[in-house]
Amino acid sequence: MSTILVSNRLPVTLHADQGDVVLKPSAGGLATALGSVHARGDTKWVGWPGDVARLTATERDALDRRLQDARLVPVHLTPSEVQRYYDGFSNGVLWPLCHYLLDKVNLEATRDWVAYRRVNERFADAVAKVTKPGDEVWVHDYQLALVPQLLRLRQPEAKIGFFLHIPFPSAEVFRILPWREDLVRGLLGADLVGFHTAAYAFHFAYAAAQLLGIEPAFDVLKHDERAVRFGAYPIGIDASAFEGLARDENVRADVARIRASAAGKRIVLGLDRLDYTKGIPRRLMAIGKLLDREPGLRDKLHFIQLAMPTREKVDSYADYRRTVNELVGRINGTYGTPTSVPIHLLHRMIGPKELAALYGAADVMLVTPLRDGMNLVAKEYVASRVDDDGVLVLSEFAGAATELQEAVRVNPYDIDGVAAALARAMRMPPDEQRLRMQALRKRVSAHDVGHWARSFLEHLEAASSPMSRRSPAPPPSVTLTRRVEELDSAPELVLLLDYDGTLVPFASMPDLAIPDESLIQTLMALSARPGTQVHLVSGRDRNSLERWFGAVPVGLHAEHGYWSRESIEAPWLSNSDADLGWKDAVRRMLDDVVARTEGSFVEEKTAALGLHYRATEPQLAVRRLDELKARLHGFMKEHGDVEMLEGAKVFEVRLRGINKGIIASRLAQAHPHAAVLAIGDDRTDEDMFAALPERAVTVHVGSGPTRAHYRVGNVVEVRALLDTLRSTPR
Ligand code: ADQ
Repeated sequence: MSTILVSNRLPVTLHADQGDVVLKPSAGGLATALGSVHARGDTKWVGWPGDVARLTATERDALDRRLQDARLVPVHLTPSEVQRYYDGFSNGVLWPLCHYLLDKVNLEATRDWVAYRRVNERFADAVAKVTKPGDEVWVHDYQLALVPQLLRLRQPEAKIGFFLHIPFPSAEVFRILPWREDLVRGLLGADLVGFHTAAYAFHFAYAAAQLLGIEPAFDVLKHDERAVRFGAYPIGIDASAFEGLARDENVRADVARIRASAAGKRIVLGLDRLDYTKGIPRRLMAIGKLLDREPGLRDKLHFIQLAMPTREKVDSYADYRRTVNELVGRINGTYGTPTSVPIHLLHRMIGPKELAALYGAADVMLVTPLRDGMNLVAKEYVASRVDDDGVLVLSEFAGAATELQEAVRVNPYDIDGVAAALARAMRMPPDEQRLRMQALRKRVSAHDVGHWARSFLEHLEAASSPMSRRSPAPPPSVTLTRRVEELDSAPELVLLLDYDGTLVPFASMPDLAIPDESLIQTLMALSARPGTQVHLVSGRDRNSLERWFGAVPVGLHAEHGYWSRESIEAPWLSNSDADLGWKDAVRRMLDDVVARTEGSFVEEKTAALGLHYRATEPQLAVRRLDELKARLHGFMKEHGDVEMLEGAKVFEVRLRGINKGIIASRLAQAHPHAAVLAIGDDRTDEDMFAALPERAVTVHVGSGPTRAHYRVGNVVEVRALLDTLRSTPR
């Protein structure tokens, strides 16, 4: 079994060199993190190798060989694809949206979206080509959000994991996107979807609930008859490598050199990709503020800001670079002296040793992004502080803040607050520094990148086991089609059919789920077959059934069997004479819930009251149901004749002992030699299946646990099944 890693970029940069090509490892959080998994040796890595347009044919061949040796599978993209899929949609729409920078989101991006989808298709094709049965596929990040679903279409049984390295925003923000449903469906193609924090995971589940009507659950979503697990897998770093570098003699010498050049000042460090999410301008303003407020610190602060250029083709990034440069100029102009300036800005990428030396030299590390999925720099600084000193100032809007509780936390939007936190960090006594840093280091080294990858892949393995991919159906010895053919030749046939979710799909309002003409025709034709009886057994009230099917020669059973009209000539009769005095008190409870719960309403039946909440905000619905159940538990202690029942977005309180099983067993007894076919989709239909004799053919619609012998996917398949029966020659 192999692991197929998939990311937008392969972890290399290309250098053509006189007919040959050299691959150099590239930097960045994702490349480093997955590098440790790829180093295992049983992996392949699919991604874009960078622009190859300028390579000669010989160099292209050399490149292919080098990539193959490194188990890297290239997906070549044209410059216009890169511009639309990467710069346009990924970084011009998804990146700012997921970081809550809404004024930067380009919503006129239809052509970019088309390219995004096309490139995601290309990736799915490339992955499908190298994936063998039993392999696991691990797709990374927002550039490839559609790949899980696209790959699932190509390989339904594939084990697919997805990890999002950036925040999943609040569903309220996510739903701004015109392409929101497609993106959520894209992710739901995976068996396991991972995020840095539990908050992002809940946002995702909530978006799926809001946009696709999927029941929000704690760690699993049911979609397309599959279980999609999701959860928090906070990424770590290679902590021991950073510790090793920090202890390296050359690095220590460099640390001493940096300190000497700071001439006794406190060294404060910022280190980021030059990205507008990283909050560099506000950080600089906070420094300006502090120097203004405390002139005594002007010759005590030596701030080094490394800002690695990134995504320079996207307009907002070029503007950002200008803003940062101007601010540094202004602050240095105001607070500098002829011999020193407070801020040292470097626009370049540095190597691991230089990085380690800077981390080692910094008395204070300022990590103040406006939003950040995790932020590895914070963890790298902590791992590098092998002497347990130094202070980490950390934005509460970085995913890392959830884990790194002992850092000095700041709200990066509050410039005064950041200035005050910096002053506090610069003056923090060594004992307090040690206490905080020890706790931080312990966590960063225990939860390192290896731990992250292992726990995700272990969960992926478990999540995609065949048991969880489809809820198990009992293995029938003959196919359903065969059984239906057998039923067809039986001299006497009884059909028991549920209505909602079985014969018609669910509608937003129960009254809108009306039977269509073709359903009426099917039922008419079935009941006209010699020796055939059709019964609709539903939770609906009798008025609705009478209105829709009054003129159809079928048996009607309303309210899960409280009322029956055995045939078109027969009157409606109640199957129980139990006291219904409990209804008033329950109605008051439900009315009280409805008054406080937008989008809910009460449905009144003879022996039941139903609370419908399909249009209610999903978390509110969960909360209100919990409250209601708690109240009802008390009530039911005194009213043993009442029970609760949860259906699809409806919660029912009804008379105990009345269920579809009563009708099923009565009909089975009345027709002891008849063949029986029963079809239903929810828990109430299980009573019907349970009450039928073993010879009955029982069919469950949809996924989910059932005692039925057979399973079909949806209403369309039920209707097709009934049509076969109707048209099969006897
Ligand atoms: P990034 O936005 O790239 O990652 P981050 O997590 O801080 O942010 O990783 C940056 C990496 O680049 C670090 O390893 C850092 O050492 C390195 N780096 C930064 N500046 C550098 C410089 N001048 N020279 C050399 N190296 C430099 C995205 C998400 C994050 C998430 C990661 C991993 O935006 O929130 O933590 O993926 O999931």
